[in-house]
Amino acid sequence: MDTQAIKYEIIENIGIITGVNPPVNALSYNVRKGLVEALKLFLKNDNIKGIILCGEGRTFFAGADISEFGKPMQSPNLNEVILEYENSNKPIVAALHGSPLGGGLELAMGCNYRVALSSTKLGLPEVKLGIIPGAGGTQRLPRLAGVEKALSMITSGIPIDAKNALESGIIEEVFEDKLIENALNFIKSKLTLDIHPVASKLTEKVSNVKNDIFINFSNKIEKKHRGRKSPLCAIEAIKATTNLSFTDGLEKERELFKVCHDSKESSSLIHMFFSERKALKIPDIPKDTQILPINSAAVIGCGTMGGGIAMNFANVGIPVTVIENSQDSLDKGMNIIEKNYSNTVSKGRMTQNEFKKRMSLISGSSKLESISNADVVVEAVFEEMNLKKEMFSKIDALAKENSILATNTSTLDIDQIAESTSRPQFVIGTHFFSPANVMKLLEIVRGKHTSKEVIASTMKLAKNIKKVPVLAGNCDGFIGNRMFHEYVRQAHALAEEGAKVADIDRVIYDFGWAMGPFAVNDLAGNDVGWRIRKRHKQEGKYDNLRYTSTVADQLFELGRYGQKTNRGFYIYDQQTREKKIDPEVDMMFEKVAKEKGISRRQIDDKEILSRLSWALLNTGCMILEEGYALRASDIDVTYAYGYGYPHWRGGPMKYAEDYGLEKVLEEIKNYRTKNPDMWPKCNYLEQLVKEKKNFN
Ligand code: 3H9
Repeated sequence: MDTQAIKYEIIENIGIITGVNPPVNALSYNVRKGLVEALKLFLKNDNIKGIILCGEGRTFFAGADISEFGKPMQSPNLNEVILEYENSNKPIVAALHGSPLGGGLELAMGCNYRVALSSTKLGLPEVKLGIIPGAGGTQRLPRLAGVEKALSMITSGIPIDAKNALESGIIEEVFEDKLIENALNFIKSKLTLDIHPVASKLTEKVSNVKNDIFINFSNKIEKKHRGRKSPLCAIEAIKATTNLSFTDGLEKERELFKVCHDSKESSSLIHMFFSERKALKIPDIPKDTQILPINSAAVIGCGTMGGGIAMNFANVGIPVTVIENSQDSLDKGMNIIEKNYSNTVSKGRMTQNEFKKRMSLISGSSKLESISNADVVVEAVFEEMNLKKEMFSKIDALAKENSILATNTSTLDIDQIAESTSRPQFVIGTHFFSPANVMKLLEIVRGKHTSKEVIASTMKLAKNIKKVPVLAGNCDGFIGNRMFHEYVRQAHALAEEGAKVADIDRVIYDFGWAMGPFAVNDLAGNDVGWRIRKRHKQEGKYDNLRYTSTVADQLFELGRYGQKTNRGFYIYDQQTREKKIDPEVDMMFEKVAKEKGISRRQIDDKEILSRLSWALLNTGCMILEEGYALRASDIDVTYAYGYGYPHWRGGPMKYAEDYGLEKVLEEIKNYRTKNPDMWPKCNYLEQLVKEKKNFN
């Protein structure tokens, strides 16, 4: 008898229990129930001498079913299942492949042995969901692999490969292929031996561990995961293996798991997990839409952006040609790419061979004709409409049929660019974020003629090059920058009204963002912002609005472009890049305020945070109302992966939802009374509040 989610069979005298819960064999209720039932049947059957536990499809159990979190847990829970497996009087081997993660690895650690295919990636990624392993992972892993390994794996959540797991004592054998055949031979070879103790029985407590190691990890975490609780709870749980018995340690883990499970950090990170996956689903593009093959790429422009974009292709083995209009610029660009890879090698994160391989995949050319064989052409020239249009008419003449023609723009109108080609259905926006080889977000912009095949293929390509794609509509600044412009405008208004630049940045940093709006401006380059503002002014975007960026313009005119000129809103040390407050900038804001007749006042941190947060939210709601984003969660993904918004706050829309949309609207209305230009009314938000609804 097979249950819905577990099947089993007997080969010779070995029982095989297989998870069948696609796509990732999550340990849902049916799976847990089936696991216990199958085991009980096998334990009763005297012909069966040993057991293999494995998963069908692409992976062994990839963890607890995250969609069950927050709902009442139906028995048996995962701890109960693992206990049954631990107490088996017949040896059990977990045969691992794919991604045995979280509860999946915890279950495997409850077995006597673990073997794996060499391609397997094992890990306890729970902290990425704001929780800690809650089915014994914090107690079993240190007993198997030592405290240091457990700390590193559990606090980072990063999976390790099978070779590493073998060396660390987490698994017993690695196979290249034929997992079940090899697992059968493995378990048969153990039948005549004494039953191997399970992890929990290996040692009463983990000994010889210096307390420093916990302190060092906590210090590291407090820097790296500012504001986060779950990695610190994980350390506390792991520490219990050194001073508590296994049973008491499990109890401690349970307590800490509950604290994390009930936290905003966890609900926000789980929201992020599902949002990231939801963003891949485009309602009007069927799953079976034809995907254009992409086996080669060309990137036009080998500046900071172009070079970074090219690296993304080489990183996944796609040959890429970078094109510059002069040999000199090309050499400069190629040197930067080489330097970037060399830095990774010197940090020990890339082998020399891999370095050579990636460099060999990138070729340079100073002839635009070199794009003619590329499956995708990414234009990354200067952000200027006429230049881009001119470039696209040339690309149109040279690119091969069915090639995707992508423009890396952060604000410009994709349709205008597409008009300069004879094939607007192949033109799409790909807004990479700087540094393009590091930042995960890829904002994909759909023009009015972009074909479904091109959208689906670009989304797929984004995944292949390990980006997190979000589809945006073609409005000025798309999703991310349209909101960011309003956020920056708000920051400038705050500075004019009396808040200090450094205080505004501090509030945002303390909230958890990577940096505040003025520091971002200095990093991105005040010259870039100036060009956008200039265009906006020409287009009349600020007509009738209180345009707040005059200080930024003045700084630009003084040649203070930010970090690249060692001076912008802050002053930067040439060597260390450390920033110092520049009192002159606050005085400039004061002067502008006087000229505009703004009466200055003390502005507290709460108002700074609220105005900046709701400026994002209000604009996000307008984008949703106008249909330029598919869903609020896409906006959250955009901000977490492209703008340094703290993931553990769930993104600007989720944060507002958690705060309460009714309260948010009340505050917005209050600000609007004082300054209507800064707070346009959004009917969508008003309607949501009226109907007492949240985003969905
Ligand atoms: C845990 O185990 C807690 C325990 O310690 C304690 C318990 C008491 N649950 O990512 P993909 C869905 S916490 C439910 O596109 P890939 C996903 O939403 C858990 N659903 O595939 C998507 O659905 P859809 C610890 C899940 O091949 C579909 O599967 N484990 C789960 O790129 C395909 O996912 C983790 O944190 C889940 N656990 O990557 C592992 N996992 O098609 C989380 C996936 O409707 N998962 N889905 O959009 C992953 O990291 C990746 O999914 C994995 C596959 C690497 C496995």
